[in-house]
Amino acid sequence: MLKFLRQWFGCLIPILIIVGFVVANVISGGPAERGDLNYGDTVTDSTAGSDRVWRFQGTAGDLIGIDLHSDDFDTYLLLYDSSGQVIEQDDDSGPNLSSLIARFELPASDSYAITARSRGGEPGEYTLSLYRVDPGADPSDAPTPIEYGAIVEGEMTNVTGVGYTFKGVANEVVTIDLQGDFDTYLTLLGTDGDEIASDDDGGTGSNSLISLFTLPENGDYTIIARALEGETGSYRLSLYRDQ
Ligand SMILES: [Ca+2]
Ligand SMILES: [Ca+2]
Repeated sequence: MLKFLRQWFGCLIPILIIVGFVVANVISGGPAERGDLNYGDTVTDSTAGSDRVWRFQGTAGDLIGIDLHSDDFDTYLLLYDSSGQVIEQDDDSGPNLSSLIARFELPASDSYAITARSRGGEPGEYTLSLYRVDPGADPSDAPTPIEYGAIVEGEMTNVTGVGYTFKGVANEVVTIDLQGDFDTYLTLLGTDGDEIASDDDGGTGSNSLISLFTLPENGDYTIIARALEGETGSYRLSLYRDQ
């Protein structure tokens, strides 16, 4: 009888553990598959506190960015390959404890999984974005601060361009002029880092001009000056505010 009870308990305990685990996961929401993403997708979803898994297909060499933020909890972001290995992760690289993988080159043509995690297990809403990154913009080179009226002269040696940042106020009207002894290209990034204006040949010859552009909001703007075809040479960048 004692042996029977011991065997019975021996079976019961693992069953109780499994049932308990399943129940706990159902109550907390459990790690859950949420669907497939394509480049350019932004999704808003909620979690009861446990991991949320999103999948996408990538091609070797794709340069991607992933942005995860929440007003409700401290986010944590993980990227897995199809074998289940973590190949990149981030906690707080974005603003306000949000997570950002700004630039990651996919090592293989594969199926990848993104996990959106609440670090402390708090429930709440989150927003996740998956996008292709412009290989020309290299955030590893911190942009140089400049002010209205600045005229900057330099040597273009970096194929990914040179960044300058300035503080703008909503409704200010700005003109950015880029001249070089190569075919120039000019990009203006808004306060959230997205491109809001660009120009190739709006100036004389193959020079670039963003003329009388109205800033949409207060904040830090970034100018990227680059050679269209990766040439090197000297350049001159001017930033004006219309009075
Ligand atoms: Ca975080
Ligand atoms: Ca040009």
